[in-house]
Amino acid sequence: LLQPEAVQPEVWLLPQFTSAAALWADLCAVAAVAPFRHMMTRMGHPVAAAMTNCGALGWTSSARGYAYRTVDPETGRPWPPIPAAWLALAREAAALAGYADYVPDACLVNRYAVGVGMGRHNDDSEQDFSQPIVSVLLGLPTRFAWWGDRPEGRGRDLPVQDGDVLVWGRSARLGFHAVRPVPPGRHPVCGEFRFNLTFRKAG
Ligand code: MD3
Ligand code: FE
Repeated sequence: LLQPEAVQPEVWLLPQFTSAAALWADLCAVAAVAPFRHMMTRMGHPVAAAMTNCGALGWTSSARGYAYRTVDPETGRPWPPIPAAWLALAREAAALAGYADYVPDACLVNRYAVGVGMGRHNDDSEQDFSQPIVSVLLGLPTRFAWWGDRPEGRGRDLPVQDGDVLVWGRSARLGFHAVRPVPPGRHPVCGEFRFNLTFRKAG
C-alpha cells in the first residue's frame, strides 16, 4: 500500500494487487450480458473508450447527459451483478486504505484501445462523496494524470500497469484526473487493450 508522491494525500496505490488473468472470465461474462459500446456525449460525439457496467447502477452518457441507470439502455435489461470476486477485491482494497465496510453499487468497465485515453474530468455524478472510488487496472500499461482540486497545467503523471489498484476518497474524492493515451503493445490476456474497473457508491 503506497501513497505515490505524484498525487495528493488520500490516494492509495496497491501495486500488483490482482491481475487481468484472475478477473478475465468474469469480465467476459459481464460483457456477454452487457456488451461494450461507445456512448455518446452531450455534444454528440462518441466517447473514445468503450464502456459497460455491472452492479445495481450503471453509468451512462447520452445526448441528454450523464446518468446512473438501473437498466442498460442498449439491451433494456438490468446490468449484470458485480461478480462476487470483484466485490471482494474492491472491499479488500478499500479496507486497506481505511474504508471499513465499503459497499459499491456500481462498477463501470472501461476499455481502451491503443492510442485512446480519457480527458480531464472529476467524478461528481455520485450521491455520496464520503465513499471512495476503487479503480482496478488491467491489461496494457498507461499513465494516469492527476491535478487535484485545481485543474491547471499539464498535471502530474502516475505510471500504472496490470493488476494495480487505486483507491481515492475524502479530500481527493473530487480531484481532477485523466488517462494518457495507451502506448502500443500487446498484453498476454487483454491483447491490444487496457481495461479499467471503477467501483463507486453511486446511489
Ligand atoms: C486517482 N476512469 O471512469 S480512474 C472514469 O482508467 C475514470 O478508466 C479511469 O476516470 C480509467 O471516470 C480510472 C481515474 C484516475 C486517474 C488518475 C488518478 C484516478 C486517479 C490519479 C491519482 C488518483
Ligand atoms: Fe474519472
